[in-house]
Amino acid sequence: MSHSSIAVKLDSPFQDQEPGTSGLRKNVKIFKQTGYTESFVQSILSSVGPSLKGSTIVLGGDGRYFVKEAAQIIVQMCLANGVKKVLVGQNGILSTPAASNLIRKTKSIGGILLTASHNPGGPDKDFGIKFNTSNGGPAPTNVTQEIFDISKTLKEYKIVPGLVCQLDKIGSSKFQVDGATAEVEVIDSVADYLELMKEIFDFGSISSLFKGGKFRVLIDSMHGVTGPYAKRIFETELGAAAGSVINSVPLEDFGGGHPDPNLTYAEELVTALGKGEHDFGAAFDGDGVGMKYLQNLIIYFNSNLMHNLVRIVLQDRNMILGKNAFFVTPSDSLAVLAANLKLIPYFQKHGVNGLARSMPTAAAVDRVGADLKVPVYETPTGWKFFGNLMDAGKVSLCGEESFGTGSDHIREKDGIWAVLAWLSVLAKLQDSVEGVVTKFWLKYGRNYAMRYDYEGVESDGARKMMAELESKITSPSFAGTALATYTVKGGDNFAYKDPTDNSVTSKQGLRIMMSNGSRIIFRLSGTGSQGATIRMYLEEYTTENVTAPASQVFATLSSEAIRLADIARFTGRTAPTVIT
Ligand code: VG1
Ligand code: CO
Repeated sequence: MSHSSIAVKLDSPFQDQEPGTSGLRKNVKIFKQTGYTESFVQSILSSVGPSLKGSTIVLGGDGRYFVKEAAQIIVQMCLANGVKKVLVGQNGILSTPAASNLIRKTKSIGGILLTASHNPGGPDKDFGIKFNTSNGGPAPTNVTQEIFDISKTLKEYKIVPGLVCQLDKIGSSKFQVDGATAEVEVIDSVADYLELMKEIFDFGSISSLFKGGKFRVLIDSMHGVTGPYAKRIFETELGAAAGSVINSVPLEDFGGGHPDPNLTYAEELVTALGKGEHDFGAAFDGDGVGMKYLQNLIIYFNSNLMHNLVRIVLQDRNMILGKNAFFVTPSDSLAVLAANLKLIPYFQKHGVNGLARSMPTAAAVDRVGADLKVPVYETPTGWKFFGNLMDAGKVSLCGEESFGTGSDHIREKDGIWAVLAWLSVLAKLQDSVEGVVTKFWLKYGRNYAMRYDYEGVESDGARKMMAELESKITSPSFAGTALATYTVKGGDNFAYKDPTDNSVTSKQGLRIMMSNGSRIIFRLSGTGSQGATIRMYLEEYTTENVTAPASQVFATLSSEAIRLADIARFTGRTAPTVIT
């Protein structure tokens, strides 16, 4: 059947389509306004320029509410704009790492990812659109800026109305659009990704862990997009016991709900798990959803000591807990993996060129880098900064304190990859999570890390707080002053110069550095969709007492940080909403 594209005029250009830390995230109602989604998608497509004609684009999302509708619109718009082939995950589902892999593998011009990641989903919650470029990574700042600039003056968008694709059936469909042949191929969301994981890891070695049923895992996909991947990889391919992966069916609202972390709720969780019901996703709540949910799970696992390894996969993020809910901070997880990469076939083959962490991520990995004699890069928050370093062959492994870990096999953080990496290490070392991490601390010392989030505060107050704190910590007299038992070494607003193209990204977070290596960091979240979220990060390094509870270690530093920033005066908040 032949189709023709049309141009649809916008009443007036939208002024609020500026991508944040990772894509454009807004309430679904905003995306559903006439022309809103179309405007952003057209801006993405226009930003690509002439090479869009005849290109291939990857399309998929995390299964949240509005993904299917948006996917149809985007197919119609891609073909109207001259894209030759759209590769779509079945039912519009593709995990962010799987999309990154597909873009690279198929030499696509890029990918449009329908996800607001850790933000809650559903008809009243958030939707999001990310654009990844041809390297498979999130569009760098110059590209997102161009997309935003285009959107502000966009007058019309192109679309092929009435072109309908069956996204639930795997297979290829050809269409005649404006006289040229175009193709939409619906693909198995998991197949290519699974193949990649088999190239990277020794599946035989990992599966030996599960033989005899001694080693038990519980992997929670939280009704997000990792469900189908985790089920197939851990249960079908690796032989983990049936039921090891829970909440594996992607739901449009990830299960809904709004619980607070407390023992009463944890009891319900225990009962629910016993029955095998799928209501874990109930903890989705605002930007810090993952954290609240995880706190509940820690309580739960403390009361239920049956799992050797528990890894919770939050879409593209991940968290490790060992037996007895031994919690591995993401900063430690990155460092421990860095120290053990030689146990993984991919790194035996490709070597380790360098390591990277985002600035607020604790510096444990820096010591591993020094030991391995490879450089360690410190980048601003957000995965997009790692892409250039990996493309240039400078970095093999990178991570963020916000539960993101990944390597140069793709250009996104990859929760399932991280689980497989940990399992590989445990299988080879024949040790427990706690054993591996404790030995790491004894060798390198420990970087205690903690984060406080003040979610949904009033934006004006948050901005004023940051401005005042910045002038305080950058004043020449600040260095050398005492903060309780600490001596201030200096303070700044972090700026990053990308060593591959010398581009500078400034104002990436206020850092207060102490003479003993401890740090306090403040930044405003760039992923929230309402008000502002202040994140306060604390770090303390020690070689002496490596097994103390983090809250004890930070008693002084946290109260000093809160006092210094005067959080209560600017925000009216006397306590954070989330502590991790
Ligand atoms: C947060 C995290 C950051 C992460 C980003 C996207 O950003 O702090 O480390 O890269 O989310 O993650 P912010 O600006 O809110 O602090 V995802 O998994 O939500 O795409
Ligand atoms: Co995510």
